[in-house]
Amino acid sequence: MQSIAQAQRQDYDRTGYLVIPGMLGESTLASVRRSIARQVDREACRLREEGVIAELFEDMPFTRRLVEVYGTNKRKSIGWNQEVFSREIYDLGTNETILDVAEDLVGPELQFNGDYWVRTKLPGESVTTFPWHQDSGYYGDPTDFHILSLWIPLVDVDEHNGCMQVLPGSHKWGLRPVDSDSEGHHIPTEDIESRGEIVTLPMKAGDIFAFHNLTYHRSLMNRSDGIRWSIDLRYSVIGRPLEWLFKAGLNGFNARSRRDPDSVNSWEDWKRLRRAAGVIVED
Ligand SMILES: O=C(O)CCC(=O)C(=O)O
Repeated sequence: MQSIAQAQRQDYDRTGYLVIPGMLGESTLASVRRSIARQVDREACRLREEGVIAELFEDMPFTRRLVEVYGTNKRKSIGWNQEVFSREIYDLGTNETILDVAEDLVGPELQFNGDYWVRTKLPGESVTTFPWHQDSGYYGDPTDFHILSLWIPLVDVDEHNGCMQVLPGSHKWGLRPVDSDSEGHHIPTEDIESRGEIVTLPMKAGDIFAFHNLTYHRSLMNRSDGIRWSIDLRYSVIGRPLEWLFKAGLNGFNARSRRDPDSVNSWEDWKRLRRAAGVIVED
């Protein structure tokens, strides 16, 4: 089914991104939040067992509990992948609305790449505040094919709590050289802001920000007192080489195929693929 208009598709081709409002309903978002809440709970239990915290903060809301649980004890992490590997994430990755968007932008043979990330963007945290980058820069392998990111806020986001910004048209600049900052983030070695106009993207929970693997984007610092939860998913054409992910055990799965529907992987298949890659899988 076509989910985005021809004009939006043309916008994506021209600018390298698209914001599609109101795509995911509350029950879909609630399911993803449940999977995340289980990991927050595991973190709380771990820290209590280690004697770092005295209570589990169970009554705290989704946007606050992890702040209390970590206090000043957070390990540096850009987000959660294996930590939230679950049926809920599989269901999101195969959600029909999401796959329709991905099909419109990538085509009908869709693999869900294994590098989905739940962003635990805590107040004032720099490791989850990403400077300008192109995702291809992080892959370490030549990615001369299209990889689509779908960035989905799980809470409303704006400049105050660290929404995304984008440089329209930057996907046509080719892969640009990078340096690293003290957190290990990529930073451009040139003044890319002077080449384009910065667009800030306030969004509601359940909107989708779609962008190309060469599109420059960044996230602002979270200056609120709550967590700016989001999840980003990636799709490419089935069979495109994703060696940098396989080396890390971050296997994905075939999510949709119009040509060969039997090749689509189930949740059980995905668990098997991750186990075979030597990654511990929760059951
Ligand atoms: O969620 C964020 O703050 C950054 C996400 C990002 O840069 C990405 O998904 O490539």
